[in-house]
Amino acid sequence: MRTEDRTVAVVGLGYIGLPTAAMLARQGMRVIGVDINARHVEAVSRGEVPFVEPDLATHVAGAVSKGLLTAQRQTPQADVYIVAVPTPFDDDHHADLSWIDAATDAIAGVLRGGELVILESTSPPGTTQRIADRILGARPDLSLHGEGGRPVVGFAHCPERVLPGRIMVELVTNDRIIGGITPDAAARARDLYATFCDAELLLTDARTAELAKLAENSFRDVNIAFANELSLVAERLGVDVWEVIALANRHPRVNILQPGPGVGGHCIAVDPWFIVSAAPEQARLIRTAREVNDAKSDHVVTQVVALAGQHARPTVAVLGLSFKADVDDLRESPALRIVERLADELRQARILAVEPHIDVLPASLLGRPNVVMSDVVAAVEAADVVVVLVDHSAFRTLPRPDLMGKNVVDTRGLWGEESVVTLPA
Ligand code: SAJ
Repeated sequence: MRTEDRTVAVVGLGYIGLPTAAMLARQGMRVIGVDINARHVEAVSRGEVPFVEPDLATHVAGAVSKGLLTAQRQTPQADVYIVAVPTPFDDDHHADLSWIDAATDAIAGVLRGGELVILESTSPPGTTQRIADRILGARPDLSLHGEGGRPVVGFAHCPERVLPGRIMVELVTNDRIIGGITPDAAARARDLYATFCDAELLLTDARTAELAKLAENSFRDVNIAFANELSLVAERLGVDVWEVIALANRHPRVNILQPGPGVGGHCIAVDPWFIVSAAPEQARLIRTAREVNDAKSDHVVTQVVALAGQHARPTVAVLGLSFKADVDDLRESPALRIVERLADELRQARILAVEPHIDVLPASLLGRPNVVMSDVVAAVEAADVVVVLVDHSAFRTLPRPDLMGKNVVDTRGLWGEESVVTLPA
């Protein structure tokens, strides 16, 4: 690391920014976390963590108590800036870069020259260049290459690729792609990440790094879409999809992923759209995969509504609300979306929602008279229709419940072949 890169400002103290800030502080760097959310700033300032992630709390508490990590709402002067803010998409599936633009403008206002700006947020191709253009447009006294003797600012993209639930481990062990707007900026960013990352740091240009990150998550989305499509084919043909996949995967070069109720999370369900929006005519498979995965959620709703319709006042147990197993994260959760739709469509039903990782119903379900929280055993026992939406370990380790006389829609293969219900065509 360059000796002058001692102070790092991390903009965005979320699932990626805060772990990265804590890692850098652990290496002895002076880290200032920046967030517009006062609750996050106050929590981090007290040495606390505003969300659940294994091992993060210890790292943050240690760094704050040593005075190496602080948090504030204003963007400070620093040697390096790491931008880790959300990049959601709008209704037309175009990336909403307003968070990135706001972070960029705040950084532009405090630069002195000589800094490095790193974008970590997953972004459409061209976003790192957009940051450079915006900053250099606002600050004509600075330059990219030292033109006219003006001080240089470096720009690089270093996309995060850690798995929620394993972030503190994967920050150290995963290879990283580092794309510079200039080779100097890439080399400087590499030296910074080398302070805590034990794996390979792969240098390229910014645009390639942006597309590589999107390609990783699109690859997974396309493969999950294959599994979801196969589950519909198997259902149509009256075959158990879990057995089909287990058997097909015994081929040495086949590795089919698991079907589910659709794809969720803030990454895989979002990032492919950035590719589609950048190259709509070329990205046909990627777009179709997104549509197949979203349609799987519609299919589950149709199935459950049809089964519930066989009972006068049905009780429906829905197992799991989070976007995947063993996390409390509800962002872009297909399970939550499905339960919201069931609440709308099954007004006469009693919906028992089971989610061991949260204590109260999420805002979108609160106040719905037909939805209450329940524990798994009581919910399954009372239910006419049981819907498995998330394969939490807490469900897997339960003894298989008595499902006699119940309709079961098991989107995760929790209970295996016998519980899969095939509706008449
Ligand atoms: N899912 C299935 N079937 C499967 C695997 C996953 O239906 O066989 C579903 C999950 O239930 C969930 C969704 O896909 O709803 C995504 O879960 P995930 O565990 O595959 O991925 P994420 O979203 O937690 O994290 C991904 C990771 N990317 C890849 O594995 C290529 C992670 O490494 C990235 O850092 C992260 O996206 C990100 O932030 O981009």
